[in-house]
Amino acid sequence: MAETLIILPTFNEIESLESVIGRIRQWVPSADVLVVDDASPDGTGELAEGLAAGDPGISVLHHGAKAGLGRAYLAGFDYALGHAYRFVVEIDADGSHDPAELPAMLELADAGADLVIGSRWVAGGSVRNWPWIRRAISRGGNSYARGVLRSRIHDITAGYRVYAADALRSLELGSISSQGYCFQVELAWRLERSGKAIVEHPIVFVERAAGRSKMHLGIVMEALFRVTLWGLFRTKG
Ligand SMILES: Nc1nc2c(ncn2[C@@H]2O[C@H](COP(=O)(O)OP(=O)(O)O)[C@@H](O)[C@H]2O)c(=O)[nH]1
Ligand SMILES: [Mg+2]
Repeated sequence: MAETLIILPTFNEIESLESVIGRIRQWVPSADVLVVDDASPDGTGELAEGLAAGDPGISVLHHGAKAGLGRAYLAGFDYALGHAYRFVVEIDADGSHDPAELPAMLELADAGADLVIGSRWVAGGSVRNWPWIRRAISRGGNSYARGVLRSRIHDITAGYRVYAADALRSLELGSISSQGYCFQVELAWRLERSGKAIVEHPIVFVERAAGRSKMHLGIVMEALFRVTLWGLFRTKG
């Protein structure tokens, strides 16, 4: 059995999914892939089923309705921990995260990191094709979270990650409250506070070429609200 599970959350990613999975297969052929689709109206779930039918290393979970990135990943983590994988990968299905980085990120996890973050905001990392507003939200949000949470992480909202399964197991995943992208902040911060080894690996994030972003104001407000609360009621660290 493969020791790595790569989780791809999807909502309306029919134009990108197949090529992303192809590149994952090319760069980490031994890993298994799990697509978590939230009943995408564009048929992404059916496409994923078709790919899974031709490749025993691909599986698909279907949710009845769009329930947010956090819910999709929690379902994926449940599956990973239930199937005894050693490493669990988060990666976007829109092509923004290059699977060519995965061998290096998995090596860092294998060397002992509990969490490897594919980071845009460390030396060597960058973002391509983002309008100034997205750049400002990401940079500003990360600086704010770093200050308020007294975190050392430069890209705490990043969605390209490798977790050691044991690190996920050490968290009470049932008590994760965030729904949108704030989910990423909550997981990283919990691991950082419990003294886990976190490494940032520089990546070049390339904005999607097809489909539409699911980012919206509510997602930013959720993160702002929760990060501020966590900072105010921080008990240690
Ligand atoms: N299953 C699921 N996937 C989602 C949801 N929201 C976003 N995603 C996926 O999460 C990844 C990142 O989303 P995206 O819209 O590209 O966010 P952005 O890169 O921050 O603009 C993509 O693979 C999306 O399809 C959701 O509610 N459910
Ligand atoms: Mg994207």
